[in-house]
Parts: sequence; structure tokens; C-alpha cells
Amino acid sequence: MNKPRPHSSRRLVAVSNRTSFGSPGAGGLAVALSDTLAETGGLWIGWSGKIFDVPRRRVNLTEEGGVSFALIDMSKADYEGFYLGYANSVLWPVMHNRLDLAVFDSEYFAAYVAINQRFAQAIANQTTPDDIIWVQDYHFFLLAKQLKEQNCPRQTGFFLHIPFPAPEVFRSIPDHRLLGEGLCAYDVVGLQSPHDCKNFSRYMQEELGAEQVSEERYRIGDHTLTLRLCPIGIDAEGFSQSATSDTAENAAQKLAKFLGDRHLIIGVDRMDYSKGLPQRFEGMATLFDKYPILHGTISFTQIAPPSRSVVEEYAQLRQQLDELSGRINGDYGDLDWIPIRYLARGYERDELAGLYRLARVGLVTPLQDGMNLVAKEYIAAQDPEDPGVLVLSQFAGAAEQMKEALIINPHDRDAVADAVLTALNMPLAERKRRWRALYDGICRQDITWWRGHFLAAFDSDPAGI
Ligand code: GDG
Repeated sequence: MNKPRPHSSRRLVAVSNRTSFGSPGAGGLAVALSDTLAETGGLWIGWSGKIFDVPRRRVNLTEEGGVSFALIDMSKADYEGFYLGYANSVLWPVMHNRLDLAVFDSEYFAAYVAINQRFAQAIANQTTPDDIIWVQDYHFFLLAKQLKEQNCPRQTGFFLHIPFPAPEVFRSIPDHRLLGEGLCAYDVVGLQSPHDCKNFSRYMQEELGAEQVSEERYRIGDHTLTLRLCPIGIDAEGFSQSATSDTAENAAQKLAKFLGDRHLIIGVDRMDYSKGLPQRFEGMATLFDKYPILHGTISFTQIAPPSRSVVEEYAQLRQQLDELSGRINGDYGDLDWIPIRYLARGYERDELAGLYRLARVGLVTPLQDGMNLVAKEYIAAQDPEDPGVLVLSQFAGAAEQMKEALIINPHDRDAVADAVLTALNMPLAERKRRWRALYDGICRQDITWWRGHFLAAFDSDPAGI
């Protein structure tokens, strides 16, 4: 077999539910993808974000910032069945080990198959066999298989941003085999952590009869798949610079005025049940309970912009957090001290960077998380001469890379409380030593490294096993 052309000389086509169209430069991933798309004259296929009463079949072709976009509209029924239904009420909870929250409804799956089909058709129409198709995330498990069924030969890669659960959990999805076969039809599958890779490898072998033929290669029938460990990173240097921008410093000053000489402990998370916010609040209550000496000396600020608030679980979470923070402030607060500040709104990226830098402790305690970029952003934003300490859940993908953080079990409120105390008391030399190791790590495996590492899988000989 001929050696394939290097990926950098081929056109990249990205496929994801949302694209950067309309908000260029918004996030690290969007920038990383747009850069490569712009360099290779590439195309980004995704949902337009528009919902119509009556389905519209036309794909809108447009351009922004040197990148071409093919945008697909959804009907109200598509949005409810595919996005709110299958993606967010089946796949998101199950992949995060929350079977109790999954709503298995066969109409949701039908909508998921239909939307995947519409995207596969758009890929077939808009691309050539020489393109590399890079699909992002759990909305599109089925595209590679559907392309094959349409006799449309394409080289396809898939990156899963969320965890791949234990096969025992994945198997509880009624249509798991179709999803699993869908994933195995890609040429390259990238996952966030060694734990995810082990789970997926076991699922492929036990359920689909895959044979592992080398460290990264699996054979299923006549197809060979590369399973690549590819932990996503951030633009660490860029984020570090944002933390000293005017916007960052203004935000930090505003909060510092309120803090006085108290230490800041910060949490920043989309309001989502996977992020462990109630458990985190309980951990802080335990800290106040066990160590009264800390009363009045620290302040915990949680920023939690609401997300997907139309889904019922999110409304419940919101209510639970409102009640918990009220109770904790009622129990422990004083005339001149508010122990927990909980802000259910978003801030600008640079403002967040400034707040991270001000915080003596970054509290990142998801119950389950593909990677968790907040952990990396917190480290990137620190002052090297006086860095804060990261307290990190063992169940975030980031914990497998960020070993110098204080790693805790987020369900164990005593462990959370004790880790915060350790962080507050940590001598400067140890803070600097841990921070340096973490910062070097996130610079080494940053977002550019991630993109290159994934795409390089297309450079090796598909038969070279
Ligand atoms: C999925 C996976 C994986 C948060 N509040 C504000 C704001 N944010 C930004 C953070 C961070 C991002 O949102 C959240 O990223 P995470 O990685 O923490 O989590 P998910 O959104 O769940 O992302 C996750 C990720 O994909 C990438 O693969 O790590 O495991 O679940 O960048 O800074 N940004 C702004 N204002 C806010 O108030 N501007």
C-alpha cells in the first residue's frame, strides 16, 4: 500500500453540532479547528443554531474568517428528538454514569439516526475522497457507518469529548450496538484518557469481536481502526497572558474589593449535574463545620452559568444550588462574612482568567468529566511567583495528566474539606514546585499538540500493523 499524503497537505473538514460561525475566536477548540481549516482551505459542517417549525432541507454555504461553513437547520421536532432527547437525555447522562437520569425513548433514537443521516448526506455532497473528515463528539456516532452505507469512501476521524463509560454501563443503552458499530466504522477514534481507552477497547473486544493487532490498532471484520489517546489541551500561553490583561485585572480588582484580606477559593463550571456542584457545596460546609478557625478568613465563589436550562434536571439542579448556598450562608455566615457566593451567570473569558489568578485555591470536583478545561485554565492563569493550588477530582480526565494537583474523591466531603485546608496552608515553595510541573505539562500538551497528535494518526499506513 502507498504511504498516505501527510495530513497537513489535505483539506480538513470538521463536523460538529455547533460551529464557531457567528462567534469566531470564542473558545480554544473553535480557534484550534478554525486555524487548521483556514490553513487547508477547509470546511466546517454543523447545525446553524436555527430551529424552524417546518423542516428545511437546504444546506447554507457561507464563509467567515477564511473558513467555509455548511450549516444545517433543524426543525422543532429534530431539536427536541435529537438534541434535547437523544444527545442530552440519553447519551450525556449514560456516558457520565447517570443511568438514573436517562430517558430511553425509541423516538429519540429515530431522530438521532435521521439527523446523523442528514449530516452524512451533507458530508457526501460537500467533500471528496481526498479530504480528512474530523467529527467532534457524541452527537455523531453514526456518520462514518452511514457514509459507508452510501458507498461514499472517506477517511474519517472521531473525537469524543466526554467519557467512554465501563462497557457494563454503555450496554444499558438499548441501541448500544448500533452506536458501538458506528464508532468502529471510523478510521481513527480519539479519547480523552487512558481510562476511556480501556473501556472502549474492552467494549469493542467483548461486544463486537474486535481483535487488537497492535498498541493502537483494532481489526473488526475487514476494517482497521486506530484508537488514539489524545487528551485535549488549552492555549496555555495565550490563557496565561489573558490573566494579566486589563479586563482580567479589572475583574480581579472588583472581587478583591469585596474579599478584603480573605483568601478566595474559586469554582467555574457550566451548571451541569456532572460537575458535582452540590457535593462541592457540601464539602465547603464540612470545611466550615470542622474548622471554625477559618470562619471569616476565606470566601468561596462559584461561577455557574446555566446551560441547557430547558432540560428538567438542570432546573432541579439550579433549585438545589439556590437552597444549599442559602442554607450554608444562613448556618455559617455572619454580619460581615458571606461564606459562599454563587453566581448563576457567565463572565468574559478574560474576566475568568483574572478571577482564577486571584484565587488561592481552584476547586474542580466533577463527579465525571471527559477532561475538564477549567483545571488547565486555572493553572495557566496563576502568578508563577505566588501560585494557587488546584484541588482536582479523581474522576476528571485531567486527573490522569495533572498528578501534582491535590487529587480527591468528590463524593467524600471530608476529603474535599481537608484538601482545601491543605491547599490554604501549603508553603510557597511547595505551591511553586507543584505549579511549575503542572504548567509545563499543560504547555507541552496544549491545544496545538492535541490537534497535531490526532491528525497525525492519518499519516500512518492504514495497513501498517
Ligand atoms: C466538554 C467535556 C471536556 C465556563 N463558564 C464560563 C466559561 N466557561 C468555559 C470554561 C471552559 C469551558 O467553559 C468548560 O469546559 P470544561 O472542559 O470544563 O467542560 P464542558 O463544557 O463540559 O466540555 C469536558 C471539554 O468538552 C473539552 O473536550 O474537557 O470534559 O464535558 O473553557 O472556561 N467561559 C466563559 N464564561 C463563563 O462564565 N467565557
